[in-house]
Order: sequence, then structure tokens, then C-alpha cells
Amino acid sequence: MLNLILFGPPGSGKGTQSKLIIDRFGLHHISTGDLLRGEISEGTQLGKEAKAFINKGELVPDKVVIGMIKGVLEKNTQAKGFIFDGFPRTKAQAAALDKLLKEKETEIALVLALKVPEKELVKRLLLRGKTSGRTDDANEEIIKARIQEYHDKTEIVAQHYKELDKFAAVKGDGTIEETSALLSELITPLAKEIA
Ligand code: B4P
Repeated sequence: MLNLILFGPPGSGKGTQSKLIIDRFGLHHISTGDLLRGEISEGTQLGKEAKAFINKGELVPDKVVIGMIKGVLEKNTQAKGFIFDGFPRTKAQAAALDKLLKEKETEIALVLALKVPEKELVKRLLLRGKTSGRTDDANEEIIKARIQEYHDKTEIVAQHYKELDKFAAVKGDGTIEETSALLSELITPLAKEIA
């Protein structure tokens, strides 16, 4: 199996690049943001709980997100690997992911971190907000709150994977194609295992 994490602040391009990686390497995509938005649009109890946090730019509680991930891993036993997009976002989520993968006798191969300056993040998210209808892209105040949550709770997750020597940072403020090429260079040698 090949399991990768796409890591970075809101708007760094995790969702955008994940889609290109699954097309090229055939991994199963798990985006906690997409899963949560799916629950919201279906009007489930989980979605109702999550909505309040997302609309304020805050992270959804760990218990909710970890439960969702567990469900997806259990349903996709035949996958040749996973790309985790926007997860883990806290130390507790990282510990839970390590444990869940260990139970499947596998592990994270590499964390790919997208580096993008804050000004560019705000610009991208405001632009997306004009057409996406996403409430968390609606104004600069919420976007800044999301970036602050990243600094307060998520950035620290990088340290965990650096200590395991499973962390690589990539310049993410070029074009989508440029970033994709940089990521592919790192993934291609690892993907030989599942070819
Ligand atoms: P997510 O859905 O994960 O979204 P994101 O971090 O905002 O965006 P991403 O980095 O994927 O950016 P994208 O490619 O879309 O999270 C949303 C919310 O859900 C969180 O704030 C939180 O409340 C909750 N949540 C999710 N996971 C959670 C977890 N594990 N724990 C707790 N809460 C959780 O790109 C953004 C825009 O930039 C797009 O419009 C794109 O077209 C553009 N773009 C991308 N690359 C570009 C490039 N190279 N140049 C120009 N534009 C580019």
C-alpha cells in the first residue's frame, strides 16, 4: 500500500493537487473537508454539528472527524493506497491515523506539505468564495480564523512526521501544473511499490 498525506494551510491547494494525484497514481482520495460538506448537504446530525464549526472557521472536533475516517478505511479494504487530504489536522488526529493504519498493517509513507504565503492563501480563498458558495470562503475574517487555527493546532502535526523522517515540503505558490510536477517527482519513486 502507498499512503500519503497532503498537508498545508487552507487554500494551499490540497484538494486541487489530490485530484491530480489520484488520476495519476490511482490512490483512494479521502478529504475530510469534502466528507464534512457531504454530511452538511445531506442534512445529517453529524453535518449539523460540523456546520457550526466550519462556518466560524474552526476545526470540527477530533472525535467526529476520526470516526468518519475510520468508516472510510473500513469500507475500502481493496484500495492500493490512500491520499489523506486535510487530515490529520491535530496531534490527536495524527495519533489516531497512525493507530488505524497500524491495525491494517500499513503506515504513512510520506507527508507532502504545500508551502504558500499567507497573502496568496487569502487571495485564492476569496476568489473561490465568489463562485463556490462555500460559507467558509465568504469573507476575510473567517479565512483569517481558518489560517489561525492552522497555526494553533495543525502546524505542529508536521513535527511528528519530521521526527519520523517522513516529511517533504514543496513550493505551492507556482501554477497548479508546476506544483503538480514537484509532487509527482516525490511520489513516483514511492509508487513503484504499488505498480
Ligand atoms: P478543506 O475542505 O480541507 O479545505 P481547505 O483547507 O480550505 O482547502 P485546500 O487546501 O484543499 O485548497 P484547494 O485545493 O481547494 O477544509 C474546510 C474546513 O473543513 C476546515 O476549515 C474545517 O473547519 C473542516 N475540516 C476539514 N478537515 C478537518 C479535520 N481533519 N479536522 C477538523 N476540521 C476539519 O484550493 C483553494 C483554492 O485555490 C481553489 O479555488 C483552487 O482552485 C485555488 N488554487 C489551488 N492551487 C492553485 C494554484 N497553484 N494557483 C492558483 N490558485 C490555486
